[in-house]
Amino acid sequence: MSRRISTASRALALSLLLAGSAAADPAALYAAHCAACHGAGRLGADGPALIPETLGRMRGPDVAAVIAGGREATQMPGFADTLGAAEIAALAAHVTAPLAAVPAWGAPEIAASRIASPGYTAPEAPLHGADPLNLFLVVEKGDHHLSILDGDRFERLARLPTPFAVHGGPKFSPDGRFAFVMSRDGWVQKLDLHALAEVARIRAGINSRNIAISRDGKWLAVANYLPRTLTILDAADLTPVRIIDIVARDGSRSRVSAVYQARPRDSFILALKDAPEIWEIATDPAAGPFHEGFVHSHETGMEEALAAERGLFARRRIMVSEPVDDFFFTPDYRNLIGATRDGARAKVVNLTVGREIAALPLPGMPHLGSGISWMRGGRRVLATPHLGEPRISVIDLESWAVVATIETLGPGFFLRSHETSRHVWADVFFGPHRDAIHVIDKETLEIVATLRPEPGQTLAHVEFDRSGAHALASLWEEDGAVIVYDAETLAEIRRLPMRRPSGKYNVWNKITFSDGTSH
Ligand code: DHE
Repeated sequence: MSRRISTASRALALSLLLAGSAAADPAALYAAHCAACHGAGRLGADGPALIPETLGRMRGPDVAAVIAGGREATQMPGFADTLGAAEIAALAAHVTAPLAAVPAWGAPEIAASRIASPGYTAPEAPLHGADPLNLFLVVEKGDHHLSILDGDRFERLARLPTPFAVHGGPKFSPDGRFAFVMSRDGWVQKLDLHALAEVARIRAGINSRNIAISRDGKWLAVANYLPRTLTILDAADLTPVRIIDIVARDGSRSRVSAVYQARPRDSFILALKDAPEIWEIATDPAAGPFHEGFVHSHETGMEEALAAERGLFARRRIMVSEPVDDFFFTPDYRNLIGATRDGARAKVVNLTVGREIAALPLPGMPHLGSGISWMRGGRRVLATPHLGEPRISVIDLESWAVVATIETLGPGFFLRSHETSRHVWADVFFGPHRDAIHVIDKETLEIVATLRPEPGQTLAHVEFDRSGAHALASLWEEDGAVIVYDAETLAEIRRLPMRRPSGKYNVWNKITFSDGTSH
């Protein structure tokens, strides 16, 4: 009997739900409840863009749950008291559907989005007493802020708001004075680390991956998913100077996986996500002709001379056998090592000759973008964590052989070291041991310690201070902290409370391209 009633009531509930969803017009609901904060076209305003490219990366509760319950520590209210379940489901489906058409986001739209920070004036000298080259920037994902720390005293100097969902490392002007921070919604912020203030911000894309700064500090490249472009900004005032359409050799449009500065080459290197191509864009005004190599055509089997472009932003196209998503450069920037899409192998592409020169088996989704290298027994090695397996692979950068595998407590995301440190710090980002960080001897490759300061709480992403004497790790929780360790004794020295701190970046290590950190 009770079973029959529950079946009947389930049927009734389902028919009510279907009737409700037929009645719910998602576009009208969106206009009434969401457009004021997220923009009429779903591209974001005070709130983030509500498009699959942004929402697909959201961690935590699903979209319907966020609409119903709101988001803690943000302006996002819950709608469970205002809207029915069917309306919430309709809205969730609406905002996770691809945009019917990607709006134009070229130079005029980008330029119009620029906001100069009111009241900012450039000071003659730092307005703080800290070593300006030993500052840390800490991204706090919990409430979209960025903290600036004194890297000697480990005190917070400032806490500035950022756009929604900063991703990737900030990039610094060569003198370390200015930092550029990018959010997934394509906003790029310029910060003055002498004034501890924002200078300006601009929306360089609708959905972006990362940014790179040119060797001379004059240009910023913004890698976009939406639209399919690379935006070049003037780093002085953030105005757009060039929008490069990402059109592969076969005429198709592609997203950009990521862009990096290749300092010794005076260029940007970027990989196309949807086409088997790597591009080099000159940042040297005297560059070129940009055909110092030849490319092997997989269509004809012949060597083809690369098109000869010259000067600033000249482009060179390097064809590879399959797209690379996540990659690492050897310190001389002669070679790029990229993971293949299936996460099973890595390809070595020599950027000078412009072709693949080696392939190595690296199953388990190597996260080469987090790789670091150091000298071990007279040979340079690269270590990379794997996102899919509990180990770190160590690769000889001359022979391209995997020389060691370090078994860990789980798959990891980030690795860090410093020239002066004997150790590599490796987090265990995924699985039951995500509260642990391994400390690994760079010579013996043995795990010499495993730190677990708060059992059950994620501990991840390490960055050293300028001297290498201290290592800072994130207690990656809503009410989290940055924990400062003595890098030699591994003793905890200090804890600074933070809202879900993620990456942290030391100015000196970044501008000197320290071996142990990300670039
Ligand atoms: Fe990242 C850096 C790609 C998911 C936190 N991440 C980068 C970079 C790339 C990248 C290309 C280098 C950019 C740079 O610094 O110039 N990340 C990707 C992905 O493809 C992936 C797996 C899926 C995606 O969502 O796009 C991904 N990343 C994440 C996360 O889920 C993390 C943990 C949380 C978040 O913020 O989204 C995350 N990524 C980071 C951080 C860095 C980063 C903290 C900077 C690391 C550094 O030390 O420089």
